[in-house]
Amino acid sequence: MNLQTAPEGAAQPHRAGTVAIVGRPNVGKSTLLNRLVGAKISITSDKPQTTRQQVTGIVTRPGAQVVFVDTPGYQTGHDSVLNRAMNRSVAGGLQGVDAVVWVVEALVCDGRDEAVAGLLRRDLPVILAVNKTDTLKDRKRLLPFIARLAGMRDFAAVIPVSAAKGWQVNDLLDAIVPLLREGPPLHDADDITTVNERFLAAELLREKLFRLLGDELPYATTVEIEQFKEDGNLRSIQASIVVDREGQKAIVIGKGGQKLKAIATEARRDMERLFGGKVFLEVWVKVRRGWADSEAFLRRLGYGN
Ligand SMILES: Nc1nc2c(ncn2[C@@H]2O[C@H](COP(=O)(O)OP(=O)(O)O)[C@@H](O)[C@H]2O)c(=O)[nH]1
Ligand SMILES: [Mg+2]
Repeated sequence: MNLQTAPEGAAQPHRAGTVAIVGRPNVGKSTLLNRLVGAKISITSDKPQTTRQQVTGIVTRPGAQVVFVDTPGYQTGHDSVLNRAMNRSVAGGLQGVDAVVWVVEALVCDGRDEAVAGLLRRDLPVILAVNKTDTLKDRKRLLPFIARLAGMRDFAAVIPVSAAKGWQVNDLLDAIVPLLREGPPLHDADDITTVNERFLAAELLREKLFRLLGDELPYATTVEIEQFKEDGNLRSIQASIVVDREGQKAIVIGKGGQKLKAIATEARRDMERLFGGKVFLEVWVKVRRGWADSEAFLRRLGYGN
């Protein structure tokens, strides 16, 4: 055998499976998913609870396919129909998975992190990903931190990463593959997600609300796609930003409509990048009192499926 030309892992069986990415809000789960997949399919912001529903990301490499499930961070805050739907989504995301990546922030593990760890079945292989290591001045400080977490349960691997910079994200993938079952790929090699473009469009617009509005307002808003038409390489999308009160509508629109314009422009750019084609995007703002507590409305947006 010629070791130099034999492709690595050529004799290995193909593996495939589903892996949940869990962790408390804001540790970088969605950033990690996007880094793994190499495209922005899950929205991110510096505010907790940006992700509200499950998003899948598919990674195909020679010999293996991993379907990652990004979950909302587990909510311990106030009780609303929306928050309960988000927590169902976390628990649901853990059903039927082959392995879990539990994400924590370097040097931080508090009660909220421990609550997430408590949800993980003992017999499930768990990889601990210690994220945001790029913020550390001295990586040596990770050692005692990792030692403390390693005492909490058995981990299949513990891997310091930086989702933002991409550092060691491939090593994480390398550690995941052996945990999957032998079997054929579950999706086409060029699929990157199972969610549809209509959902992704709503999410990309919602991300701009989290990034461009103040601290409180994003939580009072959501997005509904009214129309999604594809004509060749052009997508025509009509979307509503839904707010809870009249006063919030004025803030979203901004002086002379500037705020709404910035939100729509940034969203359109992201959509064009992700969909690989031109997007014509029209955005309105509408008031719908108590939307976060309206079962019927949330169901229409796809929550609690
Ligand atoms: N410095 C640094 N920031 C990160 C990293 N990963 C994520 N973030 C930031 O942390 C915040 C939360 O990220 P997000 O992916 O939305 O977290 P999630 O709530 O766990 O999905 C965002 O502002 C990200 O840019 C990282 O590796 N390093
Ligand atoms: Mg997220």
